[in-house]
Amino acid sequence: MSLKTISILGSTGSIGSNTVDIIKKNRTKFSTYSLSSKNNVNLLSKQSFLLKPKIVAIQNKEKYKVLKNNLFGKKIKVVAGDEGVIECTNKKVDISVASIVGIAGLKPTLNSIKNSSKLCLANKECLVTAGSFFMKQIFKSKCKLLPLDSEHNAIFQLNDFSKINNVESITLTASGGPFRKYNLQRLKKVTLNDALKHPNWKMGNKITIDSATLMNKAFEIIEAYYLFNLKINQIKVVVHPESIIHSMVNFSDGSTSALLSDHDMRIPIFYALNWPSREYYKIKRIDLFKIKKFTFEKPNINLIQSINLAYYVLKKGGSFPLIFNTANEVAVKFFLEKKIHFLDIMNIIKKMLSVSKNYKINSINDIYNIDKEVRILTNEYINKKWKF
Ligand code: MN3
Repeated sequence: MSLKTISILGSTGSIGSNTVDIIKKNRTKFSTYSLSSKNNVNLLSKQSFLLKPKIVAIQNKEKYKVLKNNLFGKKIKVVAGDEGVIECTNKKVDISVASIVGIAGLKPTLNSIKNSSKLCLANKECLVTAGSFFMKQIFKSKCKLLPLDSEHNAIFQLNDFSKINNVESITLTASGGPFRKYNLQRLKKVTLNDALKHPNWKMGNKITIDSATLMNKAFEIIEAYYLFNLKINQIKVVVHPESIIHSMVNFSDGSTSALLSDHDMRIPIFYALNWPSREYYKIKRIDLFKIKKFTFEKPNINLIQSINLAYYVLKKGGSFPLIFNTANEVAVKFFLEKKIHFLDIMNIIKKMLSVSKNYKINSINDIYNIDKEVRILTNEYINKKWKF
């Protein structure tokens, strides 16, 4: 069997590191073509020693020299900046893993569609900010899209959406985050540290905050809408605190299929890397006797606005999902800097949606321009209102 070549965009983040871990243990199956990271030059160097890619990119140009020195004599091409990250996607590979966080992942991921047989997608912004545009590029290409987000990966495993079928709806499961049971009084007092403690999943800071605000689930509604070509009212959300059922497909004959596994991101990543075959994986199995019972509940009424807004921005269409994403990204940045309160995040998003015009999106440049404008407006609004 010949080795499958892999490029990882964003190899030092949570999804990227888990992918590296899988490749490391499956060297007879995969060989690494490229790795890239925004800032983490030390981990990127370590990963490069280990996987010996042909090319490595550091997005932050100031770190180029350190990386170049670290990899001296290793026969690895070292590049930097946005152009460098793009260069990592210029050669044909079997698999691309797109795990850059944020809108920065859009251009390189779009480029990798042209040059990959299979795209394992973790970057949410490709679908949230550019959904129809992104899916058009996928349909035009020969690239097979596999979602890595555990919910969408589950739905992908449960049904082939490219065929005519009888799917009535899908149910995305949500852990509910750390504030699942908080009333408004308690929510008013939560700190950054409280929000960073996710009950089930170990993830990056941005997505952990998005889980606490339920914005992550809101984005997943938008992702599912584009990925599986569903109608808005076909996408449901249920809180399932055990995070063992990763999502469900509800068929028109009254049957519901669910996908179960331990909450470990390596499971969906491993599935996607090996697809269309299923391989043996030495990883924790679920023990139903230990789990004993599954519970389901409605999302916290004090946090449900995020989910309601996802349906609203999808109905509005145009640039609204993009504005939704950008305003959140800026607000979360301020929250991580401890400059605003947890509940301010949602108020800022609502404010930006209420003052923004709805633009048509015709090109990738439109996306970057609107994102830039909304970013400036959101920063201005926060700086004025909170007066730092
Ligand atoms: Mn998810």
